[in-house]
Amino acid sequence: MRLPPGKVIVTAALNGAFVTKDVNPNVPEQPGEIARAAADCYDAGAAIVHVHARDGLGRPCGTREKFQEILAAVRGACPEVIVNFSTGGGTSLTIDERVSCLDAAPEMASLNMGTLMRQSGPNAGEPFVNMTADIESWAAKMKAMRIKPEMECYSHSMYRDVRNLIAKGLVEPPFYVNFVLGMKHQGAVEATPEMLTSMYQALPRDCYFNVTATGAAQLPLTTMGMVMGGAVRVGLEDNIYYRKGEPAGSNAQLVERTVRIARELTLEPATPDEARALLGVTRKN
Ligand code: KMH
Ligand code: ZN
Repeated sequence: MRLPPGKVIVTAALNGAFVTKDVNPNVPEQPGEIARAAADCYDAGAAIVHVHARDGLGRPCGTREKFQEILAAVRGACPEVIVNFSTGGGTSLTIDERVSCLDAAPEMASLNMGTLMRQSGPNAGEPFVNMTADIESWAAKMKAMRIKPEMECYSHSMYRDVRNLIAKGLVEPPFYVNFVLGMKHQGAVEATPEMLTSMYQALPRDCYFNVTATGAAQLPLTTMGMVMGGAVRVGLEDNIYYRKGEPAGSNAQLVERTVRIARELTLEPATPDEARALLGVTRKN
């Protein structure tokens, strides 16, 4: 399903679990840094910020207290923006740690569909476990807490879990699916125009889609996603460069470019309240 003509929703994925200050010193890790980055991205046109938690040393962490601290900091710096917490967490987190962010009651959270085997990198051979029964129970918790799930799909096979949640009434329309393209070490399909087109064509009914693409594919595929009527996600979680060889100066720099392109395409970035109305997100602030 396409967004209404003339609109795009921009998410800034601020930090993720894998990128460190060693690879780009502008990755926000601590609550104050995350809050400043969120406010800058909102000023640049982002409606949603997607956030992972880090401990004091910058390592992925998953405690309710840390997520509460982050939420309070972001709301203090930028009361408008929609906060989307990651239940994907990071490779070092237990399943309980991954979903602890829900207890902080964000407006949105990622919900990964399907189980993957990591194929490369330092965690090769380790599974990224998202069993259907667990996905169902997390979705039920999100529904009860009025947290909008962003269903992460790395390949077409993950639509099986999307359809299952829809059939069981565990997610509410309009549904929101994030295509994660190009994340090879986590089993994603390639970030190519053909794959984006085919993920769109196979999308279950009543689903808005968001385009996430890693590395150098972020710019071309999010641009293509906007043309196709999708929401788009940019930010340091998925891409640490502004262009080849030039590290991005901030998350906001990536959002600013996307918003410039959107306006050239006669698309206006949705405000957070417009995004709430479109996606069915309950305002909690
Ligand atoms: N970093 C990607 C694997 C999540 O946080 O739940 C997509 C992602 C998943 O953002
Ligand atoms: Zn994430």
